[in-house]
Amino acid sequence: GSYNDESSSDYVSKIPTIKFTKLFINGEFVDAISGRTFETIDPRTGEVIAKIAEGDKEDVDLAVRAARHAFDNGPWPRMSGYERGRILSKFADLIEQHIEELAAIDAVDAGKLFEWGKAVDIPSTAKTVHYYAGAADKIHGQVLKMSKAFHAYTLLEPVGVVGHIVPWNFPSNLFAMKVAPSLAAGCTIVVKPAEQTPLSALFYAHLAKQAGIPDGVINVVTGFGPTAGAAIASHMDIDKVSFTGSTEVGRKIMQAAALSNLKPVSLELGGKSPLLIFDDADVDQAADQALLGVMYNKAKPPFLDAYYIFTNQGEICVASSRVFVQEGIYDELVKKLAEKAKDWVVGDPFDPKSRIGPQVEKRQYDKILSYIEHGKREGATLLTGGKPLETKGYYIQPTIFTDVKEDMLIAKDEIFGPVMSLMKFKTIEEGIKCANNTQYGLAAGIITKNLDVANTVSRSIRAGTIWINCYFAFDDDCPYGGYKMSGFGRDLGMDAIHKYLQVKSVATPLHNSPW
Ligand code: TXE
Repeated sequence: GSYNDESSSDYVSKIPTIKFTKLFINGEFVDAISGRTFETIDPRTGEVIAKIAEGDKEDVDLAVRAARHAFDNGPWPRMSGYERGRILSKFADLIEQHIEELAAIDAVDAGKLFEWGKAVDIPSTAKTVHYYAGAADKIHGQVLKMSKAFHAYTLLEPVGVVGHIVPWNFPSNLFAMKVAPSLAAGCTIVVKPAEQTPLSALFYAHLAKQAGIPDGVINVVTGFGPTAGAAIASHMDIDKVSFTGSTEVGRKIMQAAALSNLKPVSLELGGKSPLLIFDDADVDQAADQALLGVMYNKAKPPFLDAYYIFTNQGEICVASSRVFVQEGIYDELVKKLAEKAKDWVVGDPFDPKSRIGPQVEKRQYDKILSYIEHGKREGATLLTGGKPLETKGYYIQPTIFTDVKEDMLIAKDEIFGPVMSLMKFKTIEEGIKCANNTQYGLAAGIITKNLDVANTVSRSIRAGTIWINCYFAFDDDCPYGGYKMSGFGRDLGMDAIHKYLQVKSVATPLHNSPW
């Protein structure tokens, strides 16, 4: 069906047909062994969308067995990189053919804007799969000249069975960022999507099968973290775990890996990323960047610029939730932000006028509102927003706090909602110190026309991604990931492929070589 009928304002009734609700194991959709299901909720209303199979440890065991068999005996790791790439390209093409349906699924399941999903999330999901399809036949080791007496080289081999644990804020993009490089490397996988957003992952599993990815190569076990997720982290027959989620759960995963088979883990955890706006910035553009986070470009429709602290309801790991403004332009910028924040219409994700949808679930909604209350109590000044909408569903007004002090909770904790904290700084040195005053290190933004300042600050901030005069500029080619407690390991780029590869050295004697 079509989900963008602008003549109707009955957005709430727009639920796409849900076709896949069971676990995907060894190429088949199956019930959980226990027969249990859980409800996935529409954050626009708080109502049930569908009942989903609730996988647990024994289902993870089955999925791992299928993945192990596909790895040890199946064609996937043995076929040429070219052939794997061809199949992954077909998978990407199929995603492109289902953009509207997938965008609608993520809109009802996660509360993500439908138009944005159609224009950005789902097309870039397909693009990520294409990127790694192209990488599959470009994975190679090095020739090493050990000494005159030996010929040596490295082989890059798939690490084996990979467990992917995925959160709910970008159910499609994060699925592709994890799944595609591991498949390109020749691994077989077990994916656990977040319990809040299981629907699109099951749809991708169906498309993967259609594309010709052999049975057992991709398995999807829907279910909860402490049961299905924990079973992946501690499984003796999983060779690597890749996780995106909270710092708290990241610790548990690392611990479980250490206590089971010492599997390597990569963790992409939360952030409290700074955006530094210097006195020489164009205040109008800087305000847009603070709100949106992407390179300011008048030629593009405003909607496509809409990436930032308020974008995706603030549910973005790299969100620039701490905005530091140099004192010379602080007052002017505050005024601009207050004006521009009015453009951020909160509403149903299917309404083309909406720029902020509902938060993903009641728990996150409550968490954000309690941080807002905390900010007020701590003495920060509410510039805009600060309240939920008076409707059903989990909608929160875009909220900006001024007079924030660095030791306030709202300046330290990841809120993961549409809440910005504004702070003032004087010198470059102070700006750098403020930016680094966090346990996290995922990303940072710098707005200045002064190249020297931009270069100095880029090198001084301890974070995995720096955006200069732009924000949220993601590309398949640019690896991203954390310093400090934002985790380790990189997603995207060729760096991500190396997470899923082992390096083997091979040496053999050279007899009578004159060289
Ligand atoms: O995360 P969890 P939650 C941050 C953000 C958010 C907070 C809590 O601040 O408000 O974390 O969100 C699975 N063993 N981020 O509670 O629990 C879980 O089922 C194995 C930032 O949703 O970390 C889901 O699939 N797995 C972040 C995934 O972990 C477990 C994105 C993430 O859920 C598990 C999401 C366990 N014991 C939240 N417990 C980012 N970096 O972008 C849970 N899981």
